[in-house]
Amino acid sequence: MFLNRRDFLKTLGGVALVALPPDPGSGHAGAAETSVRSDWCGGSEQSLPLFVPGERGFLGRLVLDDETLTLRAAPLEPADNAPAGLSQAYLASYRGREYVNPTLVLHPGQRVRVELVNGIGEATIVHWHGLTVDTRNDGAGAVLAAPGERYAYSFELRNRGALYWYHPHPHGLTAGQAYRGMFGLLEVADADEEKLRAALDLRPGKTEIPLVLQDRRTGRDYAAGDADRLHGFLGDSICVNGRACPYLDVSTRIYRFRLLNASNARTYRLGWRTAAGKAVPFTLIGNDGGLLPEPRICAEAFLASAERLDLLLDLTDLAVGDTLFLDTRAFDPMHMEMGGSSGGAIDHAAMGHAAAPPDSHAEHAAHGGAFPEGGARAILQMRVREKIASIASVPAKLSSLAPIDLARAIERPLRLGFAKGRWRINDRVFAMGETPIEVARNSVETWLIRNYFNSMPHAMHLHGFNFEVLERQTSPDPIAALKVDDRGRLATDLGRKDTVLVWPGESVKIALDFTCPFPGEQTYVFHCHNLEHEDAGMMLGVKLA
Ligand SMILES: [Cu+2]
Repeated sequence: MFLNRRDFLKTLGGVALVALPPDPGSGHAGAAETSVRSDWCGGSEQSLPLFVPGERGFLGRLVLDDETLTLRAAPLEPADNAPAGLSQAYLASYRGREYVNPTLVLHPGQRVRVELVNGIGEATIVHWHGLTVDTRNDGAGAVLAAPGERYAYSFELRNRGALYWYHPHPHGLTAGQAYRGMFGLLEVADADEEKLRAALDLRPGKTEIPLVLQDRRTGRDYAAGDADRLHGFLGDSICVNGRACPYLDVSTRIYRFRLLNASNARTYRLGWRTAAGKAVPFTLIGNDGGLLPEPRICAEAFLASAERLDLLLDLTDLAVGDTLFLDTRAFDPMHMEMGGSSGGAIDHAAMGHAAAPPDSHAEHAAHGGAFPEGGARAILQMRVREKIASIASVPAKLSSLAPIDLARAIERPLRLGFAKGRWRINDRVFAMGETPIEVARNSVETWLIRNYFNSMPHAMHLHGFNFEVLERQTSPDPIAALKVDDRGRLATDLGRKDTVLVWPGESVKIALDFTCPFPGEQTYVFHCHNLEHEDAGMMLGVKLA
């Protein structure tokens, strides 16, 4: 049965619930209730260092110039030195260096030339998540590379600075391929970005570190059962840059962490704390669409599938020997499909949703159960090893973004619901070639994305265009508690987005500028980024005529 928030917290038996004082910078009270676990990594001392991407290898930074990059989708071999558990990835060799899932470092205005070579046993295609490209380069799945085939991309990079990413998008096969390890980062650096790095002396690989979160089922290949297809595929362990429970040795200065949630389905509620359980705020500086106009102090943030967070963590006042943890905190995952007629019978206990206390990794591995969504767990440990003098301060202004002009906007309603065993948008499921959403080229629209109460959270993503979150209406209480303005928006909604999480009972209004530089008819897709939902058809074609 569905458990409300109080019942859910009760089920966390044996876990110390520590009420923290409201964070001074968060502008609200009551959201700091945090379950703090005394152990780390199930009490195991087997913790490995955080894998920090370098200039080659796994997630290595590849500065792409005008030479074509060959990206080979392939099974992983031990010699590839990829994280244990991943079985497929994008391999590249460029200017004498070998990469696994390279982080492509790009700058606005450049020509990007990539040739995908399909070396896996099923059709695939690459989608450049967040990039403004034409249909041919978008890789949404209308055209696929069959096993052994190639697909050539060539486009001008039109986006502002941000952390984007790339992943497979063959309809019906996306979830398995992404889960097995096919994902990579796209880092676009513009002038604002360079200014920030200079102001804080941030160095990628040293004091600016990407954190790619992915939950995995230990020792098992991707196989989604009925419950997985309904809720999304949840793992038993949470990997950061490919490793579970890693630690990072740090010094007393400001660090930048750029997070991507590459999990198939899991949403995280992220926040830092000391070993003693005291919450440590962070400074949010960016999200999916790049740097926010101004930095903002936050106590915590939700991060849904495909979303990104760009943040600063100030360790200046810590002492050698201090330890911090990045947690995913307890929350009600709001899987509320049981509540009404639209849901049908759903076995929450079988999925582990709010059904079990967050056991240790070892216990989970033994039982083979998924770690419940909304369960509390520390996912990264940070150990202060060195005291240094650091006087850098965060710039007051990070970027400038003009709001989308809504003077001639038309509103389009979009309803997220469930019927006849499938998640749907406006009562429809995806059909290749159909474009139920038809948009006039160069128009401005507002989309009111309404999620039914008897539903679950859906992370909605549009290809080809980023958007501005205008308003959240009728948000569930734990979400409303995080609002930062009178439009119900969260700190993470500010700036620009390409993926937005819509909670049950909530309506999220976004603004889209459909100015399109590409001639001819262009088609894109709008879909849920819970990959099991997407593969099962929670996606609609969008046509720009
Ligand atoms: Cu969904």
